[in-house]
Amino acid sequence: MKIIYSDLHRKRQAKTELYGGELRPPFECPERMDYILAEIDKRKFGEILPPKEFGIDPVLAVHDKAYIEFLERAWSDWKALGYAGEAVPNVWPARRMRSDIVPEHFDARLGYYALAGETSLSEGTWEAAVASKDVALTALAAVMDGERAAFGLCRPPGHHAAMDQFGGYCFFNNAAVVAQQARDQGIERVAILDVDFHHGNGTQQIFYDRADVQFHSIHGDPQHAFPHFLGFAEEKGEGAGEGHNFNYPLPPGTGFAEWRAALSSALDEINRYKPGLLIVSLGVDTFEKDPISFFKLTSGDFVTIGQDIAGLEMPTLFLMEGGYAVEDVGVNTINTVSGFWSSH
Ligand code: Q9C
Ligand code: ZN
Repeated sequence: MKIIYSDLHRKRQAKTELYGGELRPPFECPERMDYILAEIDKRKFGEILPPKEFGIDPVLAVHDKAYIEFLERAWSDWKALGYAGEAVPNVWPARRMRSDIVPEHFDARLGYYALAGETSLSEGTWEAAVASKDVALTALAAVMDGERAAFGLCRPPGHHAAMDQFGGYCFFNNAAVVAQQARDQGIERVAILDVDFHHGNGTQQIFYDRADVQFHSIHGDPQHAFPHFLGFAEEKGEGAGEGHNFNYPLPPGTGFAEWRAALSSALDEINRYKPGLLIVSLGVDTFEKDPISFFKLTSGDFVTIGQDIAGLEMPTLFLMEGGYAVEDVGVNTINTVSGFWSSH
């Protein structure tokens, strides 16, 4: 399997995440990639290739231009204000306030373009996000050129990033960028299967009113899990997108039998939809030892997930999302894609 990777992810090396009332080192850290690369090397699995550069237009096809311009300038704007720490939002256009005016003050703009408060903007975040979407787009190009599957080792992840908001460690929605690019290159229907522990709120939002990109997310019940305010089963799409959004929220303590039943429902639905491309938002934070999640999957279960997905027999693009049991992220990730590859 072709695996696309860039060292530029290391530029996203934030020092702080707001968690439990403290600023701690982020769960989403560069070492995650080191463990994945080590596992690839150990098993001699796949072929690692660098990304090509695609520019910003594919990003602007799904994200708001002012949001992207905000992100590009955010770190230099923040530094100019002379604050000591990294840029952490602390004010929002909350319910019953106005969100139709983009404020001028940087702190207010930061909150305007943030959907949560854990993710700091830091030096190099923009460069890493740019490289991450290039990794995704290069992996797409491999599948468009006829590969059965490819794997984009995206970091930072993408599925929480909405049309005009960052958060949940995500800045550009890599899966959405790639889905739109595939549409623009003539693939009529694209399915996105999000198996990260968290609901893919950004991806859902971007395609919510569209029938040409179908979205499935299996995740921790938002009553109990981030992002908390989206991802309920009743969200089925709107307008032309009605019936093309599928959420499978699952309770704390969910084990693989229940999780796999949700996967089976999603795969059946995707089979009916007959997309020209399947994009898998691959998070391995469903693992039993993940520090911020509450499912009970074991390392062996990820092999089965890969095999089940391979059963669809569709051109498939895996994109890396979450997974924070750092020392196990490599095994769990490569178990998934090698499970797929050995049974395709
Ligand atoms: N108490 C991804 O997996 N904070 N993002 C959770 C838990 C945010 C996860 C706090 C988690 C974001 C890509
Ligand atoms: Zn996650």
